Amino acid sequence: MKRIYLKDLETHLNHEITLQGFVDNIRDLQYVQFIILRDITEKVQITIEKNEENKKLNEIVSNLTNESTIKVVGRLLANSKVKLRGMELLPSEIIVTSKSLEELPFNFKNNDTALIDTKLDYRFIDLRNEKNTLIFKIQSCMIEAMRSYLYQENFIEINTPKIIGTASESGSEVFELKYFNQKAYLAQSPQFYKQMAMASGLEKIFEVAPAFRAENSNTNRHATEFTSFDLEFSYINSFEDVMSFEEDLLIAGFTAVKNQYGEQIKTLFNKEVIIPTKPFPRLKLNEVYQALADNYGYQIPKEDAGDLNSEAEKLTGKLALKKYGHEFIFITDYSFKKRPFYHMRKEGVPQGYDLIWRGCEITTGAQREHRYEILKKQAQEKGLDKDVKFYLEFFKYGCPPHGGFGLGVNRLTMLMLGITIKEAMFIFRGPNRLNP
Ligand code: AMO
Repeated sequence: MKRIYLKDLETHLNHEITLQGFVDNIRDLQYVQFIILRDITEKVQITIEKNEENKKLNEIVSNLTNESTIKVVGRLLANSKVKLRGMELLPSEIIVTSKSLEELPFNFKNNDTALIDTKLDYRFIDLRNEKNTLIFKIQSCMIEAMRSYLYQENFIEINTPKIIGTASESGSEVFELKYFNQKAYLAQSPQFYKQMAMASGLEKIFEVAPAFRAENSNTNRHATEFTSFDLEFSYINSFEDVMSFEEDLLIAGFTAVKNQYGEQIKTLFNKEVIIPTKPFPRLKLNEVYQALADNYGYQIPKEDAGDLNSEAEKLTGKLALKKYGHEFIFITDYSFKKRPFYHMRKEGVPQGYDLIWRGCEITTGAQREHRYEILKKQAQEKGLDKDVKFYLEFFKYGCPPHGGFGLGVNRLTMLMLGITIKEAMFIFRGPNRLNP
């Protein structure tokens, strides 16, 4: 059976068809009954007159509840009196495929009134809200466009292990687990394996997959499990190549989202999708510090020196708009003390960057140190050389110069729509949320 989406009904007028969906609303009047049927794409009215001939159908509708799912066979007719799309289905058969309880845990159609925890507890109902459904259509569109771009550019999609023997991002917390008789960890990023692919000669790879961080923080931008869009490519000349590639990739993604969903995003989220122009502005960390001091009287706290914190990121976003009229800004020249050991350094300066969009970090990228002796020394300096012994092996037998980045998909969606990370994830995972 080929399923008919409600958005495509125009082509089925005057035909007998079978429709399936959720019961969005029921009106049981003196002489007539109306059901509004809903699927992922649209809604349509089903009209059942109350008479002897329809007795069986009338009884089914009388006992029907909102949010039940039904299968309806009937004739689709144009009717200018019907407000919803000027058409109605006159059914000959209604089958209740699943009956919903009368009382829902909250009103998902007006979900601004419900507590976020109630919505997350009943996420399967929360996602029936039109706005929430749209979030995942948009995220899906963005990822598809970026994926297509990478395929065009000859990237190979890979899957790296998520159960690993060594923490990959020493700066952030790691989940430990029991792996038979030894300890294992949940991958914080695919970093080591992206680079292994370079040593394997795959040249250009990417992965869209979960990353795990045992960060015990309840912010609107952190999750303990998130989707990371990671890529790595060989034979670069500097991290400039990586930044430039990210610009093109984001432009491809944003263009697709704007074309397909720009209007709906404006209507439902009151946000404009602005396709960024190349080149995005670039500032060195010291220049950022100076500009934040000059423009906002902001001084980075001692403990964050050499890096940006969330307050500084927010102000940097403001600065990018004010000074360059751009929503994005690359920050480079962080302190090596605050950057991972695998970033290449030039005169002690890490050859990497963070990308800030609308005042929030969405990406870290870099040229990697691919020269075995230097890499080993940098690992030693951070006290990691024993832990990453297997990784250091990748660089002993020939490895091209390379670089790449990791982009947080959920942060991207969150910033695009002006929502929190909890809403931008199909299922949110945080320190206090392990269910559903
Ligand atoms: P980093 O640790 O900066 O870099 O992570 C890359 C991007 O992942 C997203 N992100 C998060 N999103 C939601 N919740 C979190 N707890 C969280 N932590 C990180 C952010 C961030 O910019 N291996 C490097 C990348 C690379 O150099 O290729 C890495 O993991 O958007």
